[in-house]
Amino acid sequence: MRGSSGVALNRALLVTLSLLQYASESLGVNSGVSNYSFPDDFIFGVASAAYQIEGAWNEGGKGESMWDTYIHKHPNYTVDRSNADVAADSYHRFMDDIEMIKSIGINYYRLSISWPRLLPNGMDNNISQEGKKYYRTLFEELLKVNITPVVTLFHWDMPTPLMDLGGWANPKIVDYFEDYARVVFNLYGDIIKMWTTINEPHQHCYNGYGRDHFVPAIMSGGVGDYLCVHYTLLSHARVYRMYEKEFKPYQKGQIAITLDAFWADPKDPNSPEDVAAAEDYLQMHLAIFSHPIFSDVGDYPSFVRERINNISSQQGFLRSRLPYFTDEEIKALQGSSDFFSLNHYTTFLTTPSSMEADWLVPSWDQDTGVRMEQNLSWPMPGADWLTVNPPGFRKLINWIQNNYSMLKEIPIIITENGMCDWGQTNDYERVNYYNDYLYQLLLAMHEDGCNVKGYFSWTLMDDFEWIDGYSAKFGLFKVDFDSPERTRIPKLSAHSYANIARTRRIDFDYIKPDLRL
Ligand SMILES: *[C@@H]1O[C@H](CO)[C@@H](O)[C@H](O)[C@H]1NC(C)=O
Ligand SMILES: *[C@@H]1O[C@H](CO)[C@@H](O)[C@H](O)[C@H]1NC(C)=O
Ligand SMILES: *[C@@H]1O[C@H](CO)[C@@H](O)[C@H](O)[C@H]1NC(C)=O
Ligand SMILES: *[C@@H]1O[C@H](CO)[C@@H](O)[C@H](O)[C@H]1NC(C)=O
Ligand SMILES: *[C@@H]1O[C@H](CO)[C@@H](O)[C@H](O)[C@H]1NC(C)=O
Ligand SMILES: CC(=O)N[C@H]1CO[C@H](CO)[C@@H](O)[C@@H]1O
Repeated sequence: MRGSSGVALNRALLVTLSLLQYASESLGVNSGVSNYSFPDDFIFGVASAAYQIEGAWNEGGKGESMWDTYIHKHPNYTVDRSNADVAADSYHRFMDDIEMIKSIGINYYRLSISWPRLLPNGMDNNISQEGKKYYRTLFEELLKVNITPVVTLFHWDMPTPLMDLGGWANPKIVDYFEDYARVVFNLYGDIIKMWTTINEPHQHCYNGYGRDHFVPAIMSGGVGDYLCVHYTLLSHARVYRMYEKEFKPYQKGQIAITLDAFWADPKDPNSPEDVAAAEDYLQMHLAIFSHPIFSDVGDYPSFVRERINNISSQQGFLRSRLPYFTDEEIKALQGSSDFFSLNHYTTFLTTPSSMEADWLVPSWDQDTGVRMEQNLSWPMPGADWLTVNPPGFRKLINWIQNNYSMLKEIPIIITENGMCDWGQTNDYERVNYYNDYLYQLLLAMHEDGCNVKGYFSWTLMDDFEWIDGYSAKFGLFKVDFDSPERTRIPKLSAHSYANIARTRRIDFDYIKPDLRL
């Protein structure tokens, strides 16, 4: 996705400059120990996802996921021409993973089940005995050392036979996802008490169905992406209600959907158009998912509905490209989450635009009508989409908390946050990133009264980062992908994150940035 070698060269130069700037800025801004602290019951965790770490793509009776199939067919799809056949080999080395988590004193682990590892054909008539045993053993081994597993049902690895039928664009997927979830709750609901249904449907639908930046890469702009939005939402609601009725009364777990959001700041804060563009972006890309679930009125936000209907009609469609919910579906969606599971990485700057060179017509981008840019004065430690802007995190949490009164009753849990670099173990930028983002989280909690109860770092260790292959390193632990053992080595950020979880405060001097880098 993030392209050609020409771009990479420029980026390397930019990165060096911004690292230095970031290190010195942060030194000046924060030192000492934070006056605010995380409450004792605040959850600190680390996160991962099956396809990104497990490997063993064809072992233990596992069926293929759409990522297996697609990358094998298009080996140049990832920037480094890599695939996830072995990845971090966690299918065989999960005891190493558990040891790592234990070594940094973290006691929550968010991970996902590979749907095709458990159900090789995607459907519930064929449960893989080895897949079933693998996850049982993994969860039990975690619990033995007091690490609570938080389990995602779908983290992007759609079984190929179901993708062949249209994946999330096929209305029948709601039934198939319910069937899969029921198998999972029956198998593991006795020991798993925290679930999320679908990881980042926004990234998944926007990049995978509307563009070709993720598999299935079907480029169905403004049509397939909205079908995906619609049926991921309905699949989530179906599974939430099924769990509520059939399992919750005795398994007593909690279940949520995991939503991702960038923060949007106006490019020129004094321009009313730029300010409006920021809100339009949040409505079109976050509220399109959060409003049906968390608002008092339910359904898609009226702004999103009107905007897509208007443009569809201008384009000669008699029918809106955004499907409608029935009244019954609106009700099923409303309140269908026991916590707000939020993934956040970065901030973009917004200006209104009716058309940009890289937009399709129709498309979600064109419907949104907002040009998104990075502030090039912010540090960009490893990817051209990820600049570091800690205050955006606080603003996003406030936006969510203030827009949905339901969040007075249920908490927000940050289920992913982190940054990528080039893989160095002396990762001072990541140390700063976690210090500064967690500090903004403390401010949101203590000064703004936001109801945040947990935080998971993305990610436990370097992994397969989708179209970026192994080039983008997000881990607290480095993985040597050239060694058959996939050796894992803690980075400085693993130590500093451990210190925050242990002391419940941020010590900005715990690991001092080394400007000689
Ligand atoms: C903690 O509070 C003291 C006194 O108000 C202040 O000087 C210091 O900067 C604060 N430390 C942090 C890290 O916020
Ligand atoms: C079940 O899945 C296994 C492993 O992929 C496969 O070998 C077997 O043929 C499947 N059985 C049925 C009934 O589909
Ligand atoms: C991958 O290879 C195919 C066929 O050789 C080509 O059409 C496509 O443009 C290539 N994609 C990339 C990202 O290089
Ligand atoms: C971009 O970043 C610089 C440096 O932090 C800051 O001064 C400026 O206000 C930022 N611009 C916007 C629009 O946020
Ligand atoms: C939709 O079109 C109507 C009529 O042109 C206009 O008044 C309204 O502002 C538009 N709504 C949006 C969200 O673009
Ligand atoms: C749609 C909506 O209610 N948006 C509001 C969300 O909250 C922020 C303040 O945190 C407002 O600025 C938005 O207008």
